[in-house]
Amino acid sequence: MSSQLDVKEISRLSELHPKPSHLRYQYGTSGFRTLGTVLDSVLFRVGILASLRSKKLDGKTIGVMVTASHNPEEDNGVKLVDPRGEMLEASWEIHASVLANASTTSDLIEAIETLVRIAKIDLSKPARVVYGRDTRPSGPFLVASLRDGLAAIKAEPRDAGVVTTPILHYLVRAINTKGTKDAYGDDSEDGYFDKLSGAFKKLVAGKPTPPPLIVDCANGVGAGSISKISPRLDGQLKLLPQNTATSTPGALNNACGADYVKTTQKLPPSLANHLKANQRGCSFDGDADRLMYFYIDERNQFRMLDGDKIAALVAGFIVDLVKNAGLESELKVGIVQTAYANGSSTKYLAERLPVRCVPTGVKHLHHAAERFDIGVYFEANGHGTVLFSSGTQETLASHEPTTPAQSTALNHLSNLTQLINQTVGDALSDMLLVEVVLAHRSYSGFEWDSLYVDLPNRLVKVVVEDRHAFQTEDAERQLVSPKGLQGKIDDLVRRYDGGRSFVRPSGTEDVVRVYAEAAIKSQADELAFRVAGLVYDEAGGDPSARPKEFL
Ligand code: 16G
Ligand code: MG
Repeated sequence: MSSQLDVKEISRLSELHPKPSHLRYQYGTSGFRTLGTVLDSVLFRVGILASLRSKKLDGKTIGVMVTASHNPEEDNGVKLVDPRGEMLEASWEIHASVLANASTTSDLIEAIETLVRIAKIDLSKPARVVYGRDTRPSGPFLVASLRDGLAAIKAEPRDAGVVTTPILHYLVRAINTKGTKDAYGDDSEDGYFDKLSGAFKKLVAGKPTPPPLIVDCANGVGAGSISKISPRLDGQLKLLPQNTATSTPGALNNACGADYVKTTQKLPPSLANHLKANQRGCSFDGDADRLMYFYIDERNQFRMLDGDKIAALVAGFIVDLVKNAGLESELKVGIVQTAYANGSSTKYLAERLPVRCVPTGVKHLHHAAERFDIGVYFEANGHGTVLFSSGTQETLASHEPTTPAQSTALNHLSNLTQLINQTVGDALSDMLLVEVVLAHRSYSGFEWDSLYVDLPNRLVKVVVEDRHAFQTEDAERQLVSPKGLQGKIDDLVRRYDGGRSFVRPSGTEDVVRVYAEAAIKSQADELAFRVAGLVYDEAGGDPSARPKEFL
């Protein structure tokens, strides 16, 4: 392997993928994400960056996922995955943005050389990259750009094809742990499906088969996962996939999927004729890393079971298993949420286990969850998983149970470590996990829903001139800037029974978000709009343009 960059070849390939001069790109919480038509140069440069990251990490395999998740079909995006299947280390996000924004080929070469120098990258190391894409029509073209970037650094490519985001994360970890004592699983799609289905079948053995489960695949890549896992479940769970039209133009995430369900709090219209009273269903998002559950109650009302409800169900189950296994004093189970978690869920959980609140974004939740022996994390929007520390896995393997009940609980915990995708939130794995807990608890959707009653809440967006003027602390629950605004919000909140409200700048849109909850719905709405009014006034909005609902 040469210890030099092949500048001539990088330049030649870079000229095939010029950066549009009028655009600026940013590697944000979900990687690069924008219209698929303007991502050619970004994908080329991400190919270079992923290769350099691999060299930096001694030839470990880096993942690249081409997806725009729940966004409209014409969008696309790209994210890097670090060797343990986790999101790219935060300090490299800036390198990604720098490479993506180099205006010309010579600027790009200079940026690469600078990165090699400051990150002390040994160019003689090998580079290995595995990549996958969702079902978007722009995917194949963008993957071709990515491949040119990999070729420019002479990385060894591995094409995972059309896969869900969590499968790509799984593959990265499986490849990098192959043949070690931490081997995560066979490094293939089959390995992933076998691992999940095998653990699921052990966990529900002897339990009654639940009614068939409707799965809304958002017309995205999750549809393929359902058809691959179904035959492996041996009839222990019957899945009825809907919204599986992955090649129908415009169908992806359109009036369906987890994001639709969470933001509209409605059943996707396409499911109306399929879901019967008391039947459960769930929705994946476009890349199958988010999950929403729901059911129709006896009065024919739609009831949503979101990430908070999943967290309550799963965390409660794990806490009980740890207790029943006789490991209560050895294993500390904790839960991580964000300020968006419904106050009732936080109250329910805090009575059972330690709860941490962190800023929005998967990386914050994931890292906080790693601090527990078993860390459960979920965002209200349905993204989440459970992490078992390596010490915990050793404890589970070596603990000697003293009663048959302890032995059963211990077995269940070990099987959960196999069922749960510990690299990232995974709609398929989380769905199976929910079904396991419901089977063990003998719960219907109604009983699960009754664990706690959600406080009515309202989310409002405020368009302001400069959202960066809004700065927060205490996991986004307090505003430190603009000065004095938090005091005004506190004064308002005090007037509402069960009131809570916070304000934060969005990380993905040019807006400020206001969240409010209160004991009754009309009060939650009113509080949200009044806080939005304070935000609008503080941000110097035009009084004649002040939205009239901002009381
Ligand atoms: C991103 C985050 C998600 C978060 C959302 C908030 C990842 C992979 N995704 O999609 O966790 O809930 O942003 O969006 O971290 P907002 O900042 O616009 O409210
Ligand atoms: Mg997603």
